[in-house]
Amino acid sequence: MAEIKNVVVPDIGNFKDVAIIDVAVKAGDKVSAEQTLISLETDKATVDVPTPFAGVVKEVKVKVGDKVSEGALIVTIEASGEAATLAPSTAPAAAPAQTATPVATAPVATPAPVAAPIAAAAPAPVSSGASAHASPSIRRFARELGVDLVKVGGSGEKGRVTKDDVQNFVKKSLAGGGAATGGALPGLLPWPDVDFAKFGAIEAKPLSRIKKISGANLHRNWVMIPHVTQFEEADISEMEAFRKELGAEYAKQDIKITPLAFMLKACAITLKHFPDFNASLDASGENLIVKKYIHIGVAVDTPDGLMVPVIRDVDQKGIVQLAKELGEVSAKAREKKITAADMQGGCFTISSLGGIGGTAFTPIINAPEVAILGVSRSSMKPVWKDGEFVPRLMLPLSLSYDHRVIDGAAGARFTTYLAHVLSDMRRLAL
Ligand code: CAO
Repeated sequence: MAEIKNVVVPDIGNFKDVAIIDVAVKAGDKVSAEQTLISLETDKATVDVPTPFAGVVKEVKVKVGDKVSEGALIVTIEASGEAATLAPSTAPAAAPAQTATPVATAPVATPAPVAAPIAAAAPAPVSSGASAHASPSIRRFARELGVDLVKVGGSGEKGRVTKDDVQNFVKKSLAGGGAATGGALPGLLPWPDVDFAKFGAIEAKPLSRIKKISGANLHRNWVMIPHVTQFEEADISEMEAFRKELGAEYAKQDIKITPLAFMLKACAITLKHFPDFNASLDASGENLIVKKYIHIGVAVDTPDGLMVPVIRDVDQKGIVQLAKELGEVSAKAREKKITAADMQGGCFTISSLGGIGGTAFTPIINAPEVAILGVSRSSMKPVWKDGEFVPRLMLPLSLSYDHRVIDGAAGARFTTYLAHVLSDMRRLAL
């Protein structure tokens, strides 16, 4: 009859109450000798505890987050007789990786833990994923599946990558035709894998959820859309004088009139004039879907990352109304109250860094839109006019467009027209 055996935490040096960061098995799992059961994290290292024999897991006695010391019961296993050779792990890890020699106590009725010293730390060869936060067993698992751990978001404690994270990543990659796999794109070198700790102190900071989501979108858009960025400068001297007047008037109502409200209006007018910019390629890539409405997304910088709420029917609203809505959506985004619906339906995006600084930048198109306007900080410049230099307030514009849809001449016409609208206040009223 098969024997039920206990596996307990082995000698892990002088460490006590060590946190379990990963439980790799569940009741009913078939395990082979040396397969990792749990991973522990001490101050100095990540330690995998493998089973010394093959069998079927009967019961798991611990969970992630539990603190354990030598002798604590991990699992009970119905042993099938195959014994482990107890070779140390060769898995690379961010922290020194070690494999503890597992301790089996048999049978259940007579627990007699056999202490064994911790195995020597395995050499950590440079390999993909070494800078991700994951236990040696997860690294091994990811390597077997060809997954680059750097690309997998960690949902575990302190952003640690779990087995579920790796499995979900593979599922998503398969669903997406393999484009998201950790491997490099054909013909490209793999991502450089550097042990930064070799050169000085480091700290691993997990990316926020928003950064992971927006990062994946930005990456796809950057790789899949042939971007061209057209630069222009608009003379906003008159616009700015008017904005200041308006601002003083509406300050009492707590409405802040920033240049962005004018930008929204000017873009709506320009988009009406150039309908191909107010459009998206359909999924087949063969038809341009031209929209009869003008909804514009605004990139909002929040402590957790970039969000793009959409302001609807911009062409039908006045500057004050737009300024009011802009204030509301940016506050909502920063307070994390924005919903997915608030960020849908955009035709075009404005990303303004004007409140911060800079002279120009190359924004990434927010697919499936075909263009995005970057706005930098305005400054006084000498402009040659009627035989002399005159000081004018100039606003730098950077328009990135999808070159599959828009050709260079159309890009330059769009920014030239936009600059005219911004410099001639009468056009904003059209
Ligand atoms: N030139 C000069 N000054 C400008 C300006 C410009 N182009 N744009 C804004 N300003 C001024 C405003 O007038 C305001 O001045 P006062 O405080 O003296 O009145 C100040 O800069 C701050 O403006 P703001 O940032 O509060 O308001 P906004 O309407 O310009 O922008 C918002 C709102 C939400 C777009 C902005 O706060 C923001 O998050 N910007 C960052 C967007 C971003 O990260 N884009 C990058 C995406 S790509 O990674």
